[in-house]
Amino acid sequence: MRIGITCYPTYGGSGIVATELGLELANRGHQVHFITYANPIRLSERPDILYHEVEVSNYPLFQYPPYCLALASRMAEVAEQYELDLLHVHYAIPHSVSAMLAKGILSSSRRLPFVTTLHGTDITLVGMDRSYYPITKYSIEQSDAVTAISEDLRRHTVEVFDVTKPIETIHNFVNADLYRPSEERTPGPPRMIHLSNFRPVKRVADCIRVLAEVRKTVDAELWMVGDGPERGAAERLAHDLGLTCSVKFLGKRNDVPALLREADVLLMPSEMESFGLAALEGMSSGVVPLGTTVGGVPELITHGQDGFLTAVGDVEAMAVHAADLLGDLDRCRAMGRAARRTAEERFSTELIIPKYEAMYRRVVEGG
Ligand code: GMT
Repeated sequence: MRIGITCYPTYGGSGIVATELGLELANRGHQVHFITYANPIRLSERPDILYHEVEVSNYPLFQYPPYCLALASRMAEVAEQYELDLLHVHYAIPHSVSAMLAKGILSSSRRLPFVTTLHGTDITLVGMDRSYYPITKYSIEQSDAVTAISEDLRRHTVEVFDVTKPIETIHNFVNADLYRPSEERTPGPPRMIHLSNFRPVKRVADCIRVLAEVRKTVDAELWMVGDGPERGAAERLAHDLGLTCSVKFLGKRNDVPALLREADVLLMPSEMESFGLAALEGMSSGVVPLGTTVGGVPELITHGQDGFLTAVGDVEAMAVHAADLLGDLDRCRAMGRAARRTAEERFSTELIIPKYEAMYRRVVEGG
């Protein structure tokens, strides 16, 4: 099939899922086109995948340059030129609206169905905002197919938007060859890792507080990977708690698989996660995830089996699990192997990509 993919090509999970999906589809012989405002970070070195930049020209009259319209025009142009079979947009706002317009633009010459994948905040935050609610609901209903990255998000969307359109849950996936446990770790203290865009919803300060608790009994360190608005506050907290030497703020990195291989425990104290892709990447790398009982996280982590779940903000409980694991690395490694099994058996590309392919076939055939 010839597939056009649109996403936010940044460090967010939805962009990573879209990019990894594009790579996997290309590996399976599909012709993949990315239509975005920047080249998705993980796409480099793949000449078989085409990238079409969306340029938004500005005009003094525009206080807000209309990206959604420029994207729609570009989608229609690329679809016509390369005879695309369908568009697959990640994150509803504004991508599904643009896809809907592109479909309309071409309606007299070719059929251009589009699939919308909901990732979380496009529904739980942005979509529920009054300024976007009606258009989010409308674009979901107008999509030829809709998927959600967890059962929790699917249920939430149906409830909040009162949509009758069937939404299929297709969980996120991980490339288990890329994210794999290491045979040998570089020597060093037991290590925790946190990986996010450091937005308030990620509660990054909780990671620092967990480290402070853990270090009362175990000489552990913490790697903070990523960047965002809460980084400064987290660095100050680490300083105030006297932890500067045991926390490393590594910033945005492209070598995430290698960093994960060096960790024992992954901290994800988020207030909300519709799935929690970072935890899955950690699990696939044999790292034990400590998450919160929110959103789709319990669909990924089974408490006590392949990780631990605690209530949002319960730093002490999360620290107890972390200290137990880091104080007994044999137990930690055994649980890391269980986490790896979960990633391979339930969230592998081999299992999940065919679900998207089947959905594409249905929409292309007009089902
Ligand atoms: O967090 C966001 O604002 C959006 C999105 C992103 O681009 O990172 O994150 C969501 O999609 C990820 C990939 O499907 C999920 O793993 C995240 O759990 C989800 N974030 C939230 O629900 C907060």
